[in-house]
Amino acid sequence: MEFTKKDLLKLYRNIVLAQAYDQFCIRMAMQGKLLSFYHSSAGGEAPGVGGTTFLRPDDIIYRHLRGHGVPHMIGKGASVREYLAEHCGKTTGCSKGLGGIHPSYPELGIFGTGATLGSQFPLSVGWGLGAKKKNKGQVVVIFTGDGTMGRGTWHEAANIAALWKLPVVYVCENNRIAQYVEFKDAYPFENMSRLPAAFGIPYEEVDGQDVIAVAKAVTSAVEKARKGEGPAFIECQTARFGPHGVGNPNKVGGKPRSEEEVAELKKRDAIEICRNRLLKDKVLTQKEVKRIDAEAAAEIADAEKFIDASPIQDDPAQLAPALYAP
Ligand SMILES: Cc1ncc(C[n+]2csc(CCOP(=O)(O)OP(=O)(O)O)c2C)c(N)n1
Repeated sequence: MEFTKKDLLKLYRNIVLAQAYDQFCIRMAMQGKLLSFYHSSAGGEAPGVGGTTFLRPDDIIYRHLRGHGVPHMIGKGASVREYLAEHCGKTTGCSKGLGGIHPSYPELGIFGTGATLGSQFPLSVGWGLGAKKKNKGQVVVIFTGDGTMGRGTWHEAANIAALWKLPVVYVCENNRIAQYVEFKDAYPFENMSRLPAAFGIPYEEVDGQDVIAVAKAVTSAVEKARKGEGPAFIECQTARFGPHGVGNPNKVGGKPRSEEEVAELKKRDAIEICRNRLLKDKVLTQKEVKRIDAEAAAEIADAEKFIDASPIQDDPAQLAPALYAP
C-alpha cells in the first residue's frame, strides 16, 4: 500500500509529538508530579505511532507499557493532556483522576492495561469475538513487549484467536530487553516467528525504527483482519535507549549497559530516520520541520499548564461510583 503525502506528514507529526511528550513525562516524573513511575519510550516510539495512526476510530487498542501508551494515544487521536492529567491524579484526567497510570478511553476504543503484564491478551480475544459477531469490520490491535510474550496468557489467547479467525492483530515491540533480562537469556530463538507459527498466524518482521514500514505492515494486516482473514503478528525490531524506568539503573544481565551499545542504538533514532527520509523524498521541507517542532512544543506547554492548574482528585466519595456500575 502507498501512503499519500498527507498520510506521511501525519505519521511524522505524530512521532515528533510522541518524542516531545516522552521528554515531558520524564521531566514530570523527576519533578514528582506523576502519581508513580514512568517507563520512557525513547528509542521505541515507532511501533506505537505506526501501529495506530491509520486505525479507524472504532478499532480497539491495548497499548504497551513504553511511554505509558502515549505514542499509541497520539495515533488514536486521544487528548494526551487528559490522559497525562490522569497520570497525575487530577480531576480533569480522562478517568477523573481515579484511574492513575492505567487509564482507559472507552470512547476511542482504548482500554487500560492492568499492572500484570499479559492480562490484556485474553481481553483482546473477548473484544475480537465481539467485533466478529458485530460484523462491522472492527479490528483489535494489541501491543506487547518481547518480555510480555513469555506469559502463558499469550499462548491461550493466540490459540483461540486463530481457531475462531478473530480480527486481532498483535504488534510486538521487541527491544530485546525485559527490565534487566536480555532476549537471548529469555528465549531459545532469535525472533518471535515460531510463536505465531505454532497457531498458523501469519507473521511479518519489520524494522521497528522505521515508522513508515511499521504503519504499512500493520495497516495491511488490519485490512486483512477487517475482511475476515483472521489474526496476524507483526514483530517490530526496536530499541530502548534508557533504563527500564526513570531512575532505575540502566543494567542488563546484571551489568551496566555499555555506553557503546547505547550509542550504537541511538544512531537509529526513529524520528531522525523518518525526518531524513521525508526530507530526501521532498515530502517534508526544513520549514515544515520547524513548524511541526514548534507545534509540538506549544502542545506540551499547553498540556503542562492544563495539568498544573487542575485540582488533585481527593474526594473519596467518587471512588465507589467509579468502580461499580449502579
Ligand atoms: C506478570 C508480570 N511480571 C513482571 C512484571 C514487572 N515488569 C513490568 S515491565 C517488565 C518488563 C517488560 O518487558 P517487555 O514486555 O519486553 O517490555 P519493555 O519494558 O521491554 O518495553 C516487567 C518484568 C509485571 N508488571 N507483570
